[in-house]
Amino acid sequence: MSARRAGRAARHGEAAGALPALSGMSDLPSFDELAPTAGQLEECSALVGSLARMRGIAAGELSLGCVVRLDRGFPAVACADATFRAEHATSLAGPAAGLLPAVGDWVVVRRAPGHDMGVIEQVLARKSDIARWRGGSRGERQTLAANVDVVLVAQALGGRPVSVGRIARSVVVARDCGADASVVLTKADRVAHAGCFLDDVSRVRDALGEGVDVVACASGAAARGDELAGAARRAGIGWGDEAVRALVPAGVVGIVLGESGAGKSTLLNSLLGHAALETAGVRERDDAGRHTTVCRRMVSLPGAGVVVDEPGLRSLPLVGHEHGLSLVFPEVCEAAAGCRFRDCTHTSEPGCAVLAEVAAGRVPAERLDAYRALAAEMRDSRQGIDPDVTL
Ligand SMILES: Nc1nc2c(ncn2[C@@H]2O[C@H](COP(=O)(O)OP(=O)(O)OP(=O)(O)O)[C@@H](O)[C@H]2O)c(=O)[nH]1
Ligand SMILES: [Mg+2]
Repeated sequence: MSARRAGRAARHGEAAGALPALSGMSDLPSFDELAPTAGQLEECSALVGSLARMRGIAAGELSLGCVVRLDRGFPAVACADATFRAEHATSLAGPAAGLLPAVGDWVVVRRAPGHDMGVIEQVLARKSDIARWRGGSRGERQTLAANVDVVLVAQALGGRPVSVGRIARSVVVARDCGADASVVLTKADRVAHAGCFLDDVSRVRDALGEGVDVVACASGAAARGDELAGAARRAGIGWGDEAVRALVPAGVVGIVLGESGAGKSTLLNSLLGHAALETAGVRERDDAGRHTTVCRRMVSLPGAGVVVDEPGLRSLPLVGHEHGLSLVFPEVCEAAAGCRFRDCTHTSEPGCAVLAEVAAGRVPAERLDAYRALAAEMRDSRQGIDPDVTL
């Protein structure tokens, strides 16, 4: 459902009765766990004041809350005293539909005495906005989650060869959106032997460099647990649920992003200690998932932080993510400034300072490959935004 339609549907209470009941959801994070910052508390009280003045809403009916679930566009909001379903105020629809709250948004919500349902009146400024372009460079920006501290990029091992390019792309998008990024290599039990595992890990680490944490895990590893833990140790990366948990300590909000079937919900179930989230098998033919997860929801991990489970990503186009690219590949971007030609693609041009870095062994070839592919896509999409403009 589009954000606009979801907004309309939620405003009119369409099918709200069919939504899953919140009462039995023990894994929803509480307001205290989500802990608004001092700045958010301040912004909220300013907004409450202006909503009371401008729209005549009783200030006592307004409070600060965090959107913890979206089911078919219908939000659930955690406030200090309760977690409840909410609709969107009319002012959030229409031309401003892009400002509809996402999971993780802090909102000012109105709840009249005796009402089960709240009304989201205003969305607070976002600290980060994990978004993707839907439909290529002329599409729309879709917020997947707001105010996320760290993106866990999930990539399955043991099926098709591990796609370093896909992982690097997700890391670039995460950094561009204002979040940190870590890589979680799932399904490690499917690799044929420790040698394959070490190859995959070293390609990922070469491409991403020291700045990005990489951990591996497996939910079906009982028989090979020791072997895989040993291989992870040799590869110099964290292993298992504890290593994943450490990426999202208490007080931190994360999100798992990855293709359908990457094992995102299975991983979260393992961290939760029970099967809270729906999972389903992948297609044998091509290892693709079946888009099992359909709602965006936060779960609170015992002894750790809060993570958003997401539907699998069908695509993650790069459009104007240059800032993210420069954060993930700082030394490549710096070297590129020294190339003889301004439009150097770092493939075979004379006077290419980036190739010189690779030849000197200061930038791994795998890292340059990842950079080149992402930069080339960004050049193409930049041209596609408005073909009448030459950059
Ligand atoms: N062998 C093995 N299979 C796993 C592992 N983790 C998940 N799976 C299987 O992979 C399939 C897909 O897992 P899900 O957790 O549903 O994947 P998902 O990423 O949440 O997929 P979507 O919700 O569609 O985006 C299921 O059959 C899981 O049992 C693992 O570590 N090892
Ligand atoms: Mg899932």
